[in-house]
Amino acid sequence: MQSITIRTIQLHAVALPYVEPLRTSFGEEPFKACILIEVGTEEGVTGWGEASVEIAPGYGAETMLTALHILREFIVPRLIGKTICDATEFPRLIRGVRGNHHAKAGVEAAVWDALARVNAMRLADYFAAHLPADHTPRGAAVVGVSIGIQPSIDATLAIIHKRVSQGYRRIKLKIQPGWDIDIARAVRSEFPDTLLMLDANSAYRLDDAAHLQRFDALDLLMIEQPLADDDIYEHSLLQPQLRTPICLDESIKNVNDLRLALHVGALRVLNLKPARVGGFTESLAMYRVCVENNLPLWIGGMMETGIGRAANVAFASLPGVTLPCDISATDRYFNPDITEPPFVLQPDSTLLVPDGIGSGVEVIRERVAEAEARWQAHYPYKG
Ligand code: OSB
Ligand code: MG
Repeated sequence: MQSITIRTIQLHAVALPYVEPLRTSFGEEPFKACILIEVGTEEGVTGWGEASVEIAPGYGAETMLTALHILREFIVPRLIGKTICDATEFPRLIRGVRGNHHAKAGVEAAVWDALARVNAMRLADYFAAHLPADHTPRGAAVVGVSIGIQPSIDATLAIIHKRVSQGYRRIKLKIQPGWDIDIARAVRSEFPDTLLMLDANSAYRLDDAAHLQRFDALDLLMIEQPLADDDIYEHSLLQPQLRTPICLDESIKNVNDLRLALHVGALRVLNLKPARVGGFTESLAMYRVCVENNLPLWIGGMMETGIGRAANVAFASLPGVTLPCDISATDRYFNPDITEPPFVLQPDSTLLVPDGIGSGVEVIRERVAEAEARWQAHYPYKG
């Protein structure tokens, strides 16, 4: 394997208009914002990654500005001039920086992409090279679509009809107190055979257990993150009271959290977001734990641009990812995206892993420049 030596790291703070924003129990962002990370190497290849933070600290503690700060002051200076033989060396290089997983994951993704490209490999195959030999990528990721909180039940049903006719075979509904049992019942009765799940983004408390039991009648795939974002213990008290499997998202920040949650019975499904856990090296460790424990696993999303999405599609094509992922086609998010070619939903509710080396997508620099100008013009915390 050819190594890389990092020569430059450029941070691109960007904003893109959403085709359709996503309202969750913690709110809605006015546009897609994230930091694109461009790693230039002495070998002449460029790797791209996405730090998929949000503008406000609603999903996680990091924001656009905290990530820019941590990247500029603490992460980038540790990396310039470093030689990396394998992407899994990356976490050691930034060991002195605690937390800030989304920022770290973005740079790590660019390093994975650069190493795959310098070795003329697809990213999916480079991931698989770190797993037992029978974990060959499948060439496609099975996906679903996440439906935000809408103004009415009718509006929700109309959007789901559109998504189902586009070919999505798994629907995730965002819920919150007051927008939960009625909408879930209405969707289930209109779509009796569709794979259906709910995501509460931490909107409930353990006291709501009796209310949450009402979802058991709806044959749901799972309920995602009902309780606090930093809780594992109370989820372990809730799960035995529900027939619906609990999936954890926010609560699981690393492989040790996952082991603890498994040990105490706090989850029956894992939503693995490479961004949330600090990158693909940690993601691979968690993937292995899921395989060893037969824990159903899917890859979550943060409304990524084509850069983050391409890497997630590659990871989601690994065979230990057993449930449909929160990765939708390009036209659900942006028009245009900043990469080509677009991801197009296939009739079997999958996205194909691109054939090209690395993440397999090409970054369109003019669109990145335009999106950087949009961030500069709009971001609300400018001094
Ligand atoms: O909880 O999974 C979540 C987006 C932003 C923040 C949190 C979440 C989400 C999604 C995104 O559900 C789904 C997607 O990327 O398509
Ligand atoms: Mg979630």
